[in-house]
Amino acid sequence: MFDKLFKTSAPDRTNRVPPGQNLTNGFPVLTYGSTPRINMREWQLKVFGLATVKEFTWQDFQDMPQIELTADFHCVTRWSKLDVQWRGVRVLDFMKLIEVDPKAQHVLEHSYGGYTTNLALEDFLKEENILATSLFKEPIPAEHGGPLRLLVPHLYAWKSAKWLNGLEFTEQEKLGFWEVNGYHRRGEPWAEERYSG
Ligand SMILES: Nc1nc2c(c(=O)[nH]1)N[C@H]1C(S)=C(S)[C@@H](COP(=O)(O)O)O[C@H]1N2
Ligand SMILES: [Mo]
Repeated sequence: MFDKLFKTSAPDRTNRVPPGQNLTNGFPVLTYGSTPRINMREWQLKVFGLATVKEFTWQDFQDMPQIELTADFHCVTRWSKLDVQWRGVRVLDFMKLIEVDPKAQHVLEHSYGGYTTNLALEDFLKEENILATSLFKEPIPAEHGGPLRLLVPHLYAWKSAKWLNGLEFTEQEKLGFWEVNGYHRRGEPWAEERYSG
């Protein structure tokens, strides 16, 4: 009886791991290529495409309201890490600071180093998505995407661009780096949207 009680009160982790994924306790670094060197005095995040062009400095980010978020992280190469602690600016709050053309349907994330990845606008505008500046209460280490990465917890982690420096709004979908190379345009882990096809 107690056994049952304990079992039901313990957090049920089994249903937090999407099909085909394995848990990891460490936090692997997964980068195509090398970690870009970023000079913070020149750092910027640029909004462009079907939006009024706007460039944000690092200081601009410090002045925005930030929230804490704990989320699970699922890499398409089959590792998942639970309860990753982030802090950052909600995408929905950031959207109040920019002007996007109502015709926009998609966003292409751009990173220092040339990485890109695409999202449908409705996947970008989720409550839990943040422009993250901190990881486990410290500034995000360079290899994990600092100073700023986008975090899109409901999709595979390749959609969470490290070293984010641009958001390009478009009407037609523009595929990103992995998407051009055969990965799924959306990448929803519970549906195992790994590859296109
Ligand atoms: N700029 C950039 N962002 C990126 C990648 C990358 O190679 N370059 N890799 C993606 C992939 S495949 C994953 S799983 C996660 C890994 O994040 P981590 O290195 O912090 O674990 O970052 C994603 N964002
Ligand atoms: Mo990944």
